[in-house]
Amino acid sequence: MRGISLPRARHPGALRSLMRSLPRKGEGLLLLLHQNADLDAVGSAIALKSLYPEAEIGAYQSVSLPARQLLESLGEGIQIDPHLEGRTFILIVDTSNPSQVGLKRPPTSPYGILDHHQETFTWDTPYVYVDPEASSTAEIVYHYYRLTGKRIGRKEAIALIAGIVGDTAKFRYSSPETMLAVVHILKKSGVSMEEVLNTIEGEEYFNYSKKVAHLKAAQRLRFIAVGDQIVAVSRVSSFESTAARVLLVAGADLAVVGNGGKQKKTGEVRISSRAKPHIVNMGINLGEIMAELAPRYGLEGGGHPPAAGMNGRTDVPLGRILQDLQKELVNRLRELMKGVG
Ligand SMILES: [Mn+2]
Repeated sequence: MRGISLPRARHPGALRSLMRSLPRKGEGLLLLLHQNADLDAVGSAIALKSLYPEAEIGAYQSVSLPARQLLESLGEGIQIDPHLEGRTFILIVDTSNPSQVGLKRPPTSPYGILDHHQETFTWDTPYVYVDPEASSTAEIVYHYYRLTGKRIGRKEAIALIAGIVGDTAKFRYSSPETMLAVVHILKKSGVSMEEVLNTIEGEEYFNYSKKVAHLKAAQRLRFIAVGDQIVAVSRVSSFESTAARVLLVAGADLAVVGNGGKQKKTGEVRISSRAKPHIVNMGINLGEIMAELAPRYGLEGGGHPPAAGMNGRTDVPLGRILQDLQKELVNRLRELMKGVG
């Protein structure tokens, strides 16, 4: 098609210079992923490891179920809570603030950031590449493959597309550029979408605890209507982010789901929020809202306009935080709708 060109890195020089500061074969390199590492984090790390074969992959505390399946089916390992001392370089992947990788102070080893979230935190390192317009970190890794001219094999293709699929909610929030990247990867590698999807969603229909978490989110739902728009909150003990998405499908326009269940004793909470596209178009930016409100509870927050969250330890009961957030979203929505009406 005329006028259509393949996507490229937004700032090729900056991306190249970050990647060039990594050890050539990845000797002593740690690819460090956020807590509950998702498909994007893990997919990106697997594709990066093909470029830096001696690198190790590690995640803070846990890995999400689909991401674990991806690792398993591509035959890759991951360390939970890897040691950070004495590394040649630590590349923190897909992470917008230090608490997501459990850092209280900067690591003693040199470190850098590769990410696509709107940065709400300023990292104290010169090695940073952040492109908030990329759908996913995987898309940035794809850009880097394009820059180096390295071949994208089957393994890298599955890993990269899995990352993109994960962060775009199966292309729901995907731009034409992201779609083009995926088409390009599929063409080059000979991998089919069916292979990618089977790898990551095999569990979907058989994961009992996920089904139960989603149903409980529906059962415990409280909603407030602003005109014809619905702001819903609920709580679960796991799968809060997919539960928030399920609430949108069920009819909410904005959904916030909290998880303080199992971690109740330690005061640890995770809160996930989602907005439908028309809400984002109205001017609601959940990434900004979560980053702004999180400090009130001693939490850290951030994310994207349609999908964001906050997490950390707090003495404030989860129920109260959720009620506050609902009130805040209702007020903001009301203000914006006044403007429209
Ligand atoms: Mn991501």
